[in-house]
Amino acid sequence: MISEQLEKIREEAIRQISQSEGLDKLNEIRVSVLGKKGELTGILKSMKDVAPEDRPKVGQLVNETREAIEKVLEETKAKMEAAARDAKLKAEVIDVTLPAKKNKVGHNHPNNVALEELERIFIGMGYEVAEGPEVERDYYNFEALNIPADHPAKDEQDTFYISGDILLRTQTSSTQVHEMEKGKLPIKMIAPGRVFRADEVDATHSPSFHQVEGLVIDKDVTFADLKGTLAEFAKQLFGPDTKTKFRPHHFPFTEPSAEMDVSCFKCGGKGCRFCKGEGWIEILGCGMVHPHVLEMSGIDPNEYTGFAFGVGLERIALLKYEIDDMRLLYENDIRFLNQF
Ligand code: 2U9
Repeated sequence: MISEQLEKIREEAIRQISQSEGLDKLNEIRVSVLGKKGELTGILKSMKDVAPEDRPKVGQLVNETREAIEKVLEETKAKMEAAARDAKLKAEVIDVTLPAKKNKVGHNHPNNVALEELERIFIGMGYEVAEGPEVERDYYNFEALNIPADHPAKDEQDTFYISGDILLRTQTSSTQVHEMEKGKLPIKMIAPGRVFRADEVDATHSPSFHQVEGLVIDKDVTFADLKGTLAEFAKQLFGPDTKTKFRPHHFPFTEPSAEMDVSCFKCGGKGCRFCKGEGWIEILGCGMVHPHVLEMSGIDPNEYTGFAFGVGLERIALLKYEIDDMRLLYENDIRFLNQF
């Protein structure tokens, strides 16, 4: 019986539809039941075997079956599409009440913190900041600073030579020589920058480190000016109670020369682990610019005098922020840098 066949087709189609997963499967079912070669179309094709008087009735049954299956197909399709939309919305949901993620921001390197502090102090005293090249001629790094050809610092074991008389500067003093050669006086400047020495790496040495050097040249500049300036610098850097002490020393480019100690800012000078029981901490080298150095750069030492000083930037950073190993400054370990 055709009506029974149709009922079976309808039931089977609805069963398959209800079990189908996804729109593709649904389409497959549509094609296999309602398509040109589908089961229902097969029934229509067999109408020729049906008695003519029964054909309208059978035709109507076939149509009803087709409509019923199409209805379930459409409903199921709509349900699937709605479920897919819901899932997408659910996946995209944003809880606007959640706290925002913290942006990762960079940190100042302790060298930079120290440099900015030194620059602030000297700019406050009327100094200008000048920078010069890291690659220099022998003349500017050594000769113009009264460092003789046979000085041990000129040894290849201490200085990085590039070729002939071209080298990586071992001190920023070359920047001051360039400034003196310009012939504009007076000079009141600091020269911060990277310098290079063929040193082995350890807790207090690195082949590349930074200096801040100062130079003042004017008429009637005396050692008293040097002492007053550096004593004030020490107070601003380490606190108002900081005392200073000058010990005689030797540098080829200054005469007389000295090293300056500051009273230990941890124990106030009594002696502690930090200052190794000394009460004093060595901080910089300084002196009156050697007359020959002035002369070589075209400045008349009978008319002008000057003082100069040099500070190791890393040394200041290590002391001020109580870091016990210089290598930490170069490793860029974020756990270390986060503290600054
Ligand atoms: C000119 C003339 C003289 C700069 C000076 C020092 C003393 C000094 C050291 C500090 C620690 C080097 O980095 S360090 O090892 N420097 O002790 N520097 S006087 O004297 C100058 C500079 C320029 C024209």
